Order: sequence, then C-alpha cells, then structure tokens
Amino acid sequence: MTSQQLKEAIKETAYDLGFQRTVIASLEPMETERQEYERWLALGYAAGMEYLKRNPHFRTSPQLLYPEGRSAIVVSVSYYSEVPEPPPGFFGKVARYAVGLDYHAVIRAKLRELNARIEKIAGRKILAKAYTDDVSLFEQGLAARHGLGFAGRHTLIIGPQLMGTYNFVAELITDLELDADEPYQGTCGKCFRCGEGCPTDAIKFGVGVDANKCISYLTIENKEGIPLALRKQLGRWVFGCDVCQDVCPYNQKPNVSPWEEFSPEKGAGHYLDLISILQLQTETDFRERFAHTPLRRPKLRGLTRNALVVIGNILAEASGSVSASGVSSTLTEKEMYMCLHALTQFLSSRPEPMLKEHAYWALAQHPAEETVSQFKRLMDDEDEYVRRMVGEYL
Ligand code: B12
Ligand code: SF4
Ligand code: SF4
Repeated sequence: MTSQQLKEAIKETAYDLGFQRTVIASLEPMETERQEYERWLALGYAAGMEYLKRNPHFRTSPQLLYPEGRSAIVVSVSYYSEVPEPPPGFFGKVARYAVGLDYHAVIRAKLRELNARIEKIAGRKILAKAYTDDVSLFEQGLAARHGLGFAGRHTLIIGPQLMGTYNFVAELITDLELDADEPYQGTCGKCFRCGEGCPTDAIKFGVGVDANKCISYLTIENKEGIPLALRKQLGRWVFGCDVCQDVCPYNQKPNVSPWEEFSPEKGAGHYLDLISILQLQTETDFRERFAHTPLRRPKLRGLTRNALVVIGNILAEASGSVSASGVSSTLTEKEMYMCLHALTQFLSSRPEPMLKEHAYWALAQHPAEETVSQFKRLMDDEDEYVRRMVGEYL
C-alpha cells in the first residue's frame, strides 16, 4: 500500500467511526502561529490561565510533545444538539459542547479505536498518542495550518461545506510517515457578527478572544469571583457560552453529533436546575451528580458561584416585570419563595466569602422588603471582602 493509499484509508476509517473531517498534519514547529500566540499572551488575554503562559514554544512544537511521532491525524467531530425551550423558573443554560458525557474520555477512546483499525490496515504496530483539548498542544494552530478548517474571527475552526464550528478538534500523533495536507482557504469576509453579538465584547477584531471578558472563561476556568461589571451579561449562562457560534453564518445547518455520548440525555443536559446546585452540600455530592461530564471542571465552588449569578439575573428580570400587585409575570409566587428560601438557607450554611458575596448580590437583584432589611445587616458582615463588595452595589 502506498503512503497516499494509506492516507485515504485512514480518512475513510475515521469517517466510519464518526469523525466528520480528517486531515494530516506535519509536526514541524509552528513558528508564525507561535508569534501570534505570544502576541495574544502579551496583551494579557490569557487571563488567569497560567498553563497557557508557561511555554508557548513547547505548545507550538508537536514534535517535542511526542518525539516518536512523524505526523498527526487531526480530526473533528460534531457535538451539536438542538436546544429545547427553556423550562420555567430557575434554570441556567449549559453550552452545547458540555451537555453530554466528558468529551476527553469519549474522544480518546474513539482515537484508540481508530489506531487499532489503522494497525490492521497498515499490518504493523503503530506508536501513537491521542490528544483533545490538551493544553500542551496548540490545536487551533495545527488544525488551521493543515486545512481542518479556517480560524474564524471568534477564533474557532470553521470546517468546509457548512460544517460550521460546533465540532471538537482532536489529534492522533503517530509514527506514520504521511504527507501533510494544505490549509483550507476560508474567510469571514466583512462579517463580524460574533464580535457584535458577544455579550461582553470579548472578541477583538483580528486579534482573538480576551479571556478576561469571555463568559466561557469566567464560568469554567476562572477561580475568582465573577467581576461585578460582567455579571448581568452572563444572562442565563451557567456553564460556557455559545453566542458567538449561534450567530455565525457558517452554523446555519449544523450536523447533529453522530455519537449518542454527546446527547443531552447522557449528561447534564442543556439546562441546570440552579436551586438544586445551591443544595449540593459536599464535593462528593457534586462529583456524583456530574460524574463523567465536563461540568466537573469548575468544581462545586465554581458552579455554585455561576448559579448564584444566574439566579440574580433571573430575579432581576422578574423584578422588572413585577405588576402593581407585586406578582412577577415570569416567576410564580412559589418559585420566588423557593428561591429566596434557598438563598437564605445557603447563606446560613456559612459559605466562604466569595460565595457569600455572590449570594448577597443575587438577593440584591430583587429588592423585596425583607431582603433590603437583611442587606442592612449584611453591611456589618464579619468579612472585609464581603463588606467591600456589598458596599459597591447597595
Ligand atoms: C484556552 C482555551 C479556551 C479559552 C481561550 C479561548 C481562545 N479563543 O483563546 C476559553 C476558556 C475562553 C475557551 C472558550 C471556548 N472554547 Co476553548 N480552548 C482553549 C484551548 C485549551 C487553547 C486555546 C488557545 O491556545 N488559545 C490561544 C489563542 C492565541 O489561540 P487562538 O485565539 O485560537 O489563535 C488566534 C490568533 O492567535 C491567530 N492565529 C493563530 N495562529 C495563527 C497563524 C497565522 C498565520 C495567523 C495570521 C494568525 C494566527 O488566529 C487565531 C484564530 O483567530 C483549546 C484547545 C487547545 N489545546 O488548543 C480549546 C478550544 C479552542 N476550545 C474549544 C471550544 C469548543 C470552546 C468554546 C466554544 C466552549 C464554550 N462553548 O463555552 C469556547 C469558545 C470561545 C471562543 N470564542 O474562543 C474547542 C474549539 C473547537 C473548534 N471548532 O475550533 C478547542 C479547540 C478544544 C477542542 N479540542 O475541541 N477556550
Ligand atoms: S463564548 Fe460568549 S463571551 Fe466568549 S467570546 Fe463567544 S460570545 Fe463572547
Ligand atoms: S460570525 Fe462572521 S466574523 Fe465571526 S467567525 Fe463567523 S463568519 Fe467570521
């Protein structure tokens, strides 16, 4: 079998497994990409993601990552599923990529299966290592350099033939000597819908994403509180954000994921019951509830913080629609009571200062008489951080 025939056979095999697009990449250092990456770092856009700042040279040198490697099989697979209508009450939205099972485990298993099938075709043992969303590799650079798609202004890889962006990127670095594919020449043209639609203005034209402002960063990677100035913009996003993808014209006809592992029924689903998050008592309860899903990433602390902000936003929305009789048109009296009760209970469980402050903020979004008087007391809170933050919005 010639190298070209093997390459074709690999692409077909990957397609049979569900990977919608496959390209072959060389492991040459990504020099231009590194310069772009360093420019982005220098602007401070990596926010608190220290692991991205440590070694740009290493991240852009796939050969250093796996010295036995000779080429990379770069694949993409759709995670898309339709979002149902939101349930009434206190529910937060989960970004599409995270509604099913943890993609790291699912994709690595499929890549191992791909490798086993390639071994049969090649008739020899292959040295290979599987990667996806692995911070040690600059996947976007590798994917764009060899035509998996092109990097849109939202920085995500846009596949050809309206494959759009709701796809994971993954790689199998192997010791196979294969010819690399050329870049794919796509373009955003004059469009900047992602930047215009981004709720926090995180997309910087021609530069990339300022993670300090990106809801995906703030709700998943960020270990601090959510900045006051951005809380309202989170809207209902409790984990990740899909706005820049939802508005992208290349996403008009997305393919539903070929794998049931990424369906909402298998994981946390598209909406989270926020009150139930506040009621999770321990890290063990949290791990059990979100076992094998991407939602474990921010831990109980991060997800609770996000839930509190979204609860605050729902309360604010409801208080804007309170009628003369004091009844909200978007929430029932029972829902409102349950929420205020859950927030009070949460506060009485003596949460750490950051979470306590977020709970106060949520309450402050619906200034019913009893919450205002509660607030006056909270101004005397024992914790200086809490007093300072509460002082900013009272
Ligand atoms: C850190 C990270 C994040 C951060 C930072 C995002 C960012 N844009 O940098 C945060 C937490 C915000 C994030 C969010 C999301 N992420 Co993320 N993330 C990563 C990760 C781990 C590293 C990305 C990175 O290196 N950023 C550094 C910057 C510099 O890279 P860049 O912006 O892509 O580079 C731009 C410029 O530098 C320049 N450039 C780069 N090289 C070159 C070369 C030349 C010649 C030129 C001219 C320009 C140029 O153009 C690029 C595109 O504009 C990758 C996985 C990986 N290991 O690579 C996943 C990854 C990018 N994320 C992914 C996903 C799905 C998301 C979310 C959609 C999740 C969600 N729904 O909430 C959002 C999307 C937000 C967005 N618009 O980016 C997928 C994207 C798949 C795809 N189709 O592209 C990846 C690839 C993970 C995976 N394996 O599937 N993510
Ligand atoms: S994920 Fe959301 S916040 Fe982040 S860049 Fe896209 S639209 Fe903006
Ligand atoms: S929304 Fe427009 S500018 Fe943004 S990535 Fe899509 S095509 Fe490009």
